[in-house]
Amino acid sequence: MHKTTKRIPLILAGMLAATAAWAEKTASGSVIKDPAAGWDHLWREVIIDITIIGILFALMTAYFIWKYRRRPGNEVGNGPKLSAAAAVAWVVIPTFVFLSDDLYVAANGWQLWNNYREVPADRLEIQLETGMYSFDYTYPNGVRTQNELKVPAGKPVLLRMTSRDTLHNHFIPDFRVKEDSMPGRVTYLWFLPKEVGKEHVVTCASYCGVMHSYMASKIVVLAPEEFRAWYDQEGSKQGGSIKTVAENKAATASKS
Ligand SMILES: [Cu+2]
Repeated sequence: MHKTTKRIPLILAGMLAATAAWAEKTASGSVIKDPAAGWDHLWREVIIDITIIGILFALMTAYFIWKYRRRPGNEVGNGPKLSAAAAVAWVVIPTFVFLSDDLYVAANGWQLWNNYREVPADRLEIQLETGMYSFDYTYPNGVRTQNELKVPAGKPVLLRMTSRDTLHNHFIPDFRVKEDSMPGRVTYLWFLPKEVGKEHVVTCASYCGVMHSYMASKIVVLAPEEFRAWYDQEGSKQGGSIKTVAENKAATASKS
């Protein structure tokens, strides 16, 4: 084997390791405070990368089709003569271009996901119980709402979710987050509401029964002081009785 050819795996491994280190460094440098912005950023990055790579490879393909086209007459096919090293390089370099980009995007996605799993400490924490076919929210002061969640702008909102019957999913397209809720387990998702006065659609994103497509909710973003006023007013009406999943189950069982 040619000396250079022997070194190629080593060079490739070195290049990949360098890319991984660089991607990791780039990704960790940007701690994302707003998960939605992070996912959007990653999405744009993927689209730009695949567009550039796609155009590049399409141009190369078109060029080769033209260059090695059959000319008039009974021309005999005559490919370029490549050395072993050049042949290997033709495989390794394009492969590396794809792999390094994949690795870069994957590292960014991984970092973003890890950031997302770290829920900000200063947050509004709300319990969510899903059931056929509604989203039932319980605020820390005992206020309960159904299929509508009022939240203050600028404060991260954490939903701790469970289900009283079957599998559902709380999907908020505007915030780029969705999470399953299921019986016997507590899952969570969080988002950062920003625009005062804006309503965000919530849908169930796991098929849960015949009325699944009607299972929807909305998130209404209020100014912080407006939210406070509503929250305290509703809270004062409450006897502070928060029903647990077990209590809900018992209530459902006694009805049937
Ligand atoms: Cu559902």
